[in-house]
Amino acid sequence: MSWRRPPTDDADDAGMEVSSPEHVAAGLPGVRAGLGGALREMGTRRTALTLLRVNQKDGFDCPGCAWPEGDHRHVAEFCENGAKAVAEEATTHRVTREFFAAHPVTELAERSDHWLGKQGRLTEPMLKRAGSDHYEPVSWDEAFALVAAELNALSSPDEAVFYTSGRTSNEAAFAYQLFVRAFGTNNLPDCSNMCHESSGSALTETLGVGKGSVLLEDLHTADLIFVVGQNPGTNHPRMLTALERAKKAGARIVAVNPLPEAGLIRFKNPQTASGLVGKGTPLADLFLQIRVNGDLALFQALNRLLLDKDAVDHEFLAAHTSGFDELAAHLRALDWEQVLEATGLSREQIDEALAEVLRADRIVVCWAMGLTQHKNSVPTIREVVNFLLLRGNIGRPGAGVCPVRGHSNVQGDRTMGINEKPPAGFLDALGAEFGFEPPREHGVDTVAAIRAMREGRIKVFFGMGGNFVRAAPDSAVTEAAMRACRLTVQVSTKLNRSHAVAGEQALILPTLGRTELDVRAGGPQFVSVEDSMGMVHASRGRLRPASPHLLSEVAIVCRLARAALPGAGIDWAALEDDYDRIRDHISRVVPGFADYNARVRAPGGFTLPHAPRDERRFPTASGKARITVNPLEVLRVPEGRLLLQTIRSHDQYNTTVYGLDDRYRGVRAGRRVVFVNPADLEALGIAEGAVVDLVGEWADGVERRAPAFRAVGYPTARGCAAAYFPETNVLVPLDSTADVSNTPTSKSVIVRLEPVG
Ligand SMILES: Nc1nc2c(c(=O)[nH]1)N[C@H]1C(S)=C(S)[C@@H](COP(=O)(O)OP(=O)(O)OC[C@H]3O[C@@H](n4cnc5c(=O)[nH]c(N)nc54)[C@H](O)[C@@H]3O)O[C@H]1N2
Ligand SMILES: Nc1nc2c(c(=O)[nH]1)N[C@H]1C(S)=C(S)[C@@H](COP(=O)(O)OP(=O)(O)OC[C@H]3O[C@@H](n4cnc5c(=O)[nH]c(N)nc54)[C@H](O)[C@@H]3O)O[C@H]1N2
Ligand SMILES: [Mo]
Repeated sequence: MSWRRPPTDDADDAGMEVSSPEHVAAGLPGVRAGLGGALREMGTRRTALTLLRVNQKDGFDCPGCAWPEGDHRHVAEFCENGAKAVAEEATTHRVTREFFAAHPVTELAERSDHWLGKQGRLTEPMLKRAGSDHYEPVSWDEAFALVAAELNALSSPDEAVFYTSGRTSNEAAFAYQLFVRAFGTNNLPDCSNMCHESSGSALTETLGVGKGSVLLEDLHTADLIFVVGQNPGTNHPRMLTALERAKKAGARIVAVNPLPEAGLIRFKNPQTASGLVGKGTPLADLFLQIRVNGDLALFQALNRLLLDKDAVDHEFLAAHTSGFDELAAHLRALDWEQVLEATGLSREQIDEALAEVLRADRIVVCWAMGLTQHKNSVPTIREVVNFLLLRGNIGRPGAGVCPVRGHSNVQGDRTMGINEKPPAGFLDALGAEFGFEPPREHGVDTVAAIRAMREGRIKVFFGMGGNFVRAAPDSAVTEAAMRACRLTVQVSTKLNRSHAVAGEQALILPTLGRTELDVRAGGPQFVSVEDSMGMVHASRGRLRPASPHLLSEVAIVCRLARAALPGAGIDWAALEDDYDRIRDHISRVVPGFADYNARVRAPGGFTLPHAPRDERRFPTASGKARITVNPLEVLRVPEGRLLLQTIRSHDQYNTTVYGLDDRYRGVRAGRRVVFVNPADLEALGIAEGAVVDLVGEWADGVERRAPAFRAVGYPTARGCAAAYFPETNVLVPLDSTADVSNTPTSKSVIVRLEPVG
């Protein structure tokens, strides 16, 4: 599709340097990199004030990842990448009306993500009128009146879509979904659709709860921890502290990954003196360098071997599960050649993993995007559940499933009803609380929203945070879909490409970040969030807002609702003035939130109930955990092609590019690299350092091309390649999605490398 040259700012890449990857994560270079970025963005005083408040009991929740805080908080409970996330938000740079006067929208659309993000915080509402190439200032009242008029002019509420990214607080998310449902649609896609949706689908089907079943203590007390398809050294650095602690208590760790990610190999803890100077703790006891997409085969193989050895917990299986006999029959027919082909592992390596499993009484499996963004992701995660169920590793201390979430409140947003397929019980409770009949028909997810926008069935796009055009797959298709809208609205903290690639009319509504004071008519407010392990706690910003014109997300939702739904009978002004009133409603609508206002004020907050974890009760239709049969198909890559996964560098937060280095992987001052096993480069006749286009090949025959990447020889599994997102999103076909969860297959893209020039 689009044969677009990279943005000119990426000519930064001209000075790119590539050296060998590091094996150690964090330690002094990490702290230096984190503080260096913060100092550049914020200055000394603001840096000290801000970073000391991260993840403290009276401070704000780190806007970085969703890893839980734990009880023993260090004075500086943040990591290098948390510091970068905070600095990015607390920057002293500002995007003003003069900036927009100087930069036409068509120019901004040509800029790199890095350049856009570096311009600083948005400061006042801006409107791009139809036919204009400039954003101009607009008052909040005019902005809300415009959105209200466009929404009310639609022939059906389903012609609008309301996206959410995962930083939105519980309070804002609850108010937002209430507004959207009072307006009349369930079109509430979110970033989860591109992220852990496969986990939610698989866990709900099998265990009855779509969330992880472990707490931090369980990691600390596990005998064996699998870290599968996850790069915690970069994306969840504080998880390394938990892994380190588990290791000290005797746990063993198996890392399953096509890449030897730093941090899984060794970690230096910057919170301890020995971590700063010592050699660090080697984390992984066994590293299985699996082929991309080989995990279903690996877990089936392990499950088969457990059956062969009769090393399963018969008592647990009989009491708590259904489907064991069918699984046993299926696994007896397992084809070992297929297993070895799919995994790229040897039988000996699988036996070594089995030996670890047999030695362990308590097992936790952690995973992230390496498992969730493939066509067979839901079956793969179901097979992980089988693996844990076979030895009774669900619902007892030190064991369980641990999908490690991304955005800091993505899990909370779903709990609050940001869900295009809401459970009927949630809608019943919502309708009863507010005296209206919520829409019952399911709404669109991210992929379906793009199709509907492309086809003109959705005319208004509203984004509560995030960067939809860059995060979504098939960039050329998504950009065209966005441009086809009559109105696009982005509630944002920072400038990004979704402001530049916009509808006929476009609004930017600037909002407060986590780090900032939120004072409403009812006094200073706090918000709350839920981490990856179902812990809910308060978050209080302390910094003066980036501009006096910013509104909180809650205020934006409430004022829009007043403009768009004047007769709805909900006291939006009261909700806006005092978030306790929102929490009172939540306590009556959302299970597990009784007495929310009191419990969220307790130091450290509270833990949501989780039936499988707490009582070994499985709220599935049968009341038992479901063991499932998952057909094994090997993803075959044609001759001369590679299986590309799209990943994060160490210097980015999703579509926000902090900097151009990926220290752990040895890349400096550039991002357009493709990592390939040197033996594959040789077989393809491509020299190390050659510039190649990545050309996607998919069933629809459309040519998708990401131009001008430098080929880097790298110790990845054979037949596989890796390159950074979002530069490679152009290669991910919109219609290539995971079965059941409909998540774009960002980790299995078949490409060929085409030398340039
Ligand atoms: N600093 C920072 N922190 C972040 C983010 C960020 O961008 N920057 N993003 C946040 C978000 S929203 C999320 S969802 C998480 C993402 O956290 P991760 O999932 O760690 O992020 P990715 O970079 O996508 O890394 C995917 C990992 O899976 C491996 N992998 C790829 N394919 C396969 C496979 O088929 N099998 C196996 N076993 N492994 C595979 C890759 O080699 C890589 O190590 O991080 C969150 N935290
Ligand atoms: N190819 C490929 N594509 C992917 C992925 C991949 O691995 N490969 N990963 C997917 C995943 S896991 C995810 S989660 C999505 C991420 O998708 P999104 O969540 O949509 O994207 P982000 O880059 O996190 O959004 C960044 C923007 O959020 C805004 N923002 C930041 N903080 C706040 C806040 O407090 N409030 C508001 N209102 N706005 C704020 C800023 O304006 C910033 O520009 O991308 C997905 N896309
Ligand atoms: Mo994510």
